Amino acid sequence: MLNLESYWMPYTANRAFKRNPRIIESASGFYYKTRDGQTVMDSFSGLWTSGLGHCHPRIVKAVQEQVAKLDYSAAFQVSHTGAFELADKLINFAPPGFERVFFTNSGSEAVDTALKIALAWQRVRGEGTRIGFIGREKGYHGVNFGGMSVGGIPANREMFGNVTLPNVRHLSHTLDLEHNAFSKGQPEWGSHLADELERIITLHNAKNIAAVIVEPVSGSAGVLVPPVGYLERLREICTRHGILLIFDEVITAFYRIGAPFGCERFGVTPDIITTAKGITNGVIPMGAVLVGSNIYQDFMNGPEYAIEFFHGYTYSGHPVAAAAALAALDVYIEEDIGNKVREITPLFEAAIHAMRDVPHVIDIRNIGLMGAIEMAPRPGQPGSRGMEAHVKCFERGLMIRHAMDTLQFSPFLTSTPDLFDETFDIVRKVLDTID
Ligand code: PXG
Ligand code: PLP
Repeated sequence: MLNLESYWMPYTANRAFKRNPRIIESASGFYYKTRDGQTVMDSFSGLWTSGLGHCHPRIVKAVQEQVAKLDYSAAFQVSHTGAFELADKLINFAPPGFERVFFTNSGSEAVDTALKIALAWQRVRGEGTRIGFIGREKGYHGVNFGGMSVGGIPANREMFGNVTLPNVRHLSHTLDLEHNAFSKGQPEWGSHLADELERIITLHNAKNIAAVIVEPVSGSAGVLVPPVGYLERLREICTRHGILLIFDEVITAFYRIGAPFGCERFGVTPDIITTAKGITNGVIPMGAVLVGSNIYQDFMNGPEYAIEFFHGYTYSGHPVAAAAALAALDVYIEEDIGNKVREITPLFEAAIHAMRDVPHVIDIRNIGLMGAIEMAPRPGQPGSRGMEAHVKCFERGLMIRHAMDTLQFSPFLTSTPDLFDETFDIVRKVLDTID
């Protein structure tokens, strides 16, 4: 008998779960298998993590070999071959201009690392008054104090008394159903919302602001796609004021929206990129922060024996994670994942937008292989429809993700068209039963 009580589960309704547990025992390709033997199709690629499919043989083998060869190597003042190989491979995979990488173990750590790089960089170049950050409403940048501070999902802050970093301001989010409901891809309306950045800068003075951080596409809040021209404007304003632009690509990197990194899809180059998840296909935890060589070089002063950046994790560049990431990068390239994603994206778009006539649906949003179906909340019970849909889909053999009453989809990068049909067929049947 499995005791469910000891484990305090993350971001979970623990009591409801323990009354009606959904416990996965194994996975392969597009499917999970539960403890009681039910097969469940995964419409969310893990938690946006596993786009290449579960237990990809190439990555499994790389991890097995690595763990038997070098399990761990000290990470400070010493390193190992895999970390250097991976950094090099990742830089080749990254957009031009990104030449250095710092490893972390998660997206949350990547975000906090990026914020610290931004503060320290401004300081090493004599701009030490730049200690402020600008995030965005509905942004999700993980759960550590830095990420929580620049994040903009109220529930993630409220429970902690809004004890956040000082000197943080937020842009408005770009979700507007009145203008943009049922947009396919980037909405036309809303690029002017980027001009708020100029207003915040005027009020607080550019000399006090280190960096702006946004997700190119907000994921957790329910797939908020940037309006046409919006990211370009943020870029232009940051450049003009000497403010670093950080794109949090924990979800949008590794072909999720068709390009190796999301910024390439939009043709907008940030100064710093954070990523995680798909870097190892979710197999071993890992995150990364990418910067240009100019940022790195500005730290390389002082005596050569001295540490240049007082930051790092015990597991930065962990050998087993590095092996998983090296194998995942090979698979992304050798299996031509970019072309596959670009080929199936229109089919995904058609399949998800065909849900428009389903009861309670008030918006459908998508870009690349990210999609969301927003339902109207039940009066007085926000989130209850979403939860019910999640549980009922699972009972019918489909794993979906929901944030409040928004259902989210992150199909495998290697999905076949019939997977989209099966997924939305089940979702439709389930939503038809929900009052
Ligand atoms: N930044 C972004 C943009 C993210 O999406 C993080 C940082 C934090 O990463 P870690 O690895 O510390 O969790 C994330 C993570 C969902 C969902 O259902 C999204 C995330 C995690 C779990 C679920 O949308 N995003
Ligand atoms: N707490 C204590 C007491 C530690 O010794 C360390 C690392 O040495 C940490 C936290 C940080 O752990 P990590 O480097 O895995 O983030």
